[in-house]
Amino acid sequence: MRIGPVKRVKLILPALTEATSPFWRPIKYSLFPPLGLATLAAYLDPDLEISLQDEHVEKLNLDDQPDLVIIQVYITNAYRAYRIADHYRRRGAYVVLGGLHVTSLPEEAAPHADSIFLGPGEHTFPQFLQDLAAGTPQKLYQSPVRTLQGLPPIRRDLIRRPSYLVPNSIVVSRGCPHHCTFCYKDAFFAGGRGFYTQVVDDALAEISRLPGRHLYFLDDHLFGNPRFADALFHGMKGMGRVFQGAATVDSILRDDLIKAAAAAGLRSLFVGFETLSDSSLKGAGKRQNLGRSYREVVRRLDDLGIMINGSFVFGLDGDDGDVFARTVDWAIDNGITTATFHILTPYPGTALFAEMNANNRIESRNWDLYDTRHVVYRPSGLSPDDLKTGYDWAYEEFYRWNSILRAASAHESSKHQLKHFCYSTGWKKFERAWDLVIRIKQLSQMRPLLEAVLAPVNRVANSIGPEASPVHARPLTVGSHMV
Ligand code: B12
Ligand code: SF4
Repeated sequence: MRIGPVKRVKLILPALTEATSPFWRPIKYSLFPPLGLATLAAYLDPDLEISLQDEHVEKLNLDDQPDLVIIQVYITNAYRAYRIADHYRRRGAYVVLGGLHVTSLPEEAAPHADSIFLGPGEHTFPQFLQDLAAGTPQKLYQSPVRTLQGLPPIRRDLIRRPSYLVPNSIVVSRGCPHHCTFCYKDAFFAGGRGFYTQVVDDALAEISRLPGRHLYFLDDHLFGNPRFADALFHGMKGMGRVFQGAATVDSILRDDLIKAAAAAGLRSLFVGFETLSDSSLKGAGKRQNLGRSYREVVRRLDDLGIMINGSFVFGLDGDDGDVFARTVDWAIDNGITTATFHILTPYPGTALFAEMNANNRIESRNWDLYDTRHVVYRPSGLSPDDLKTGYDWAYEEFYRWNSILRAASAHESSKHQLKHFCYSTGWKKFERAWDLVIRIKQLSQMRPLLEAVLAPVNRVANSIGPEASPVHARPLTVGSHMV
């Protein structure tokens, strides 16, 4: 370990394991830049020599000699992150690790780092920098203060914008007010507030700093604080933005917030339906979905011309062999534009993991497999093989040409039908074309093209919003949110 003057700083997002597999969909990992690291970089002295590398879009240069190395650890990049950390420690750098996986399993991460960080970094990272300068860095930093007030502007200049399809990703809150047992949220925010927002004016200022029209809010639940969200959407009205985000079933039905969002430019929404079964919802602690009409959710969003990216989980206790066909049929019949299916995954640190561990149901602790595509536990009503086969079938079935046509025809307006068809096929049926565009480094050229081919929003969104133009956001499957 080296404690001395810091001149060169390197921030690294190591590649997620699945991103290096032959089944890798490069486009999925070229969507969003490493926002967490760019947020941390804002606390560094701008006069330092700073580099930010995202292994999903570039080859890492590991032959350099940084003084301080900052690595973000997700569960499926953990082994890679540890190897990189060990490498730089051998080279004499001071290495710090943080992020979701470090917070879940600090004992596992600690031997690979000089300092580790649990929870959000907005308070602890600047504290660490002060300690490091004073020659007294701590081994462990745990975030006690939770606020997004007075943040320095994110160092977006360190991000290679052309490498990403959605460089304008943004978060205006942290966490979520709910407590689903499978979600990372309670573990990550343990010991402090689990849901808090920016000041509205700061969020609006951040938005206005972003070039172009399209934004993607990566917040877990953009409608989680209705007053904040309402003020945000009113502030955004007239900015000429089109955006995507995520929200819960109940928040779409609760009041008119969704209309304000549509008027501000919301064009596609990630919705955590998770399961059609009430008893499975109860088991997963997803009370906010209980007793809500999913059909009504779909109808409201349809009326506003907002496309739906529906999230569904397979393998919850209570799921049987019929769950796959039941879910896929429902999604198609209801005109869900894109669907994200997940195999239930007990992330370490969650209530779900604790319960399964206590019942000896965890079958694998190979974190590389914790990508919601593998069965890592013993399901109750299905064999592991049936669960995996059913999950694969669900994706195939949902994105068949016939299914896409059927789902598109569920919308009343022909414009919406066409829009649905174009989005769904564009995203899932042209992977080779996407790969080529990424390989020849022309992804940024696709952004305006992509926006231009998007069909107009329907009459309601047009009539209430400033977005009379035919340019819209895409329903890209984040493929990640709300497992
Ligand atoms: C964007 C995103 C992705 C992108 C990631 C690309 C990228 N450039 O980051 C893509 C599409 C590739 C992706 C894929 C997946 N994702 Co994802 N994703 C997200 C999302 C929506 C936003 C991440 C983000 O930018 N947050 C905003 C920034 C500001 O926060 P942050 O990154 O956490 O950084 C802060 C702290 O963590 C901390 N910090 C982080 N690193 C470090 C390092 C140091 C040294 C310090 C001091 C602090 C620190 O400080 C930062 C500022 O506070 C989150 C949900 C969310 N709201 O966070 C899910 C989320 C991370 N994904 C999740 C999942 C499940 C997945 C998938 C498995 C889904 C799937 N089936 O495909 C895959 C694979 C991920 C994996 N295997 O681990 C889960 C994570 C579960 C877990 N325990 O790992 C999340 C939390 C969603 C959820 N609610 O469940 N995802
Ligand atoms: S799964 Fe979604 S709704 Fe549930 S706690 Fe996590 S972020 Fe919130």
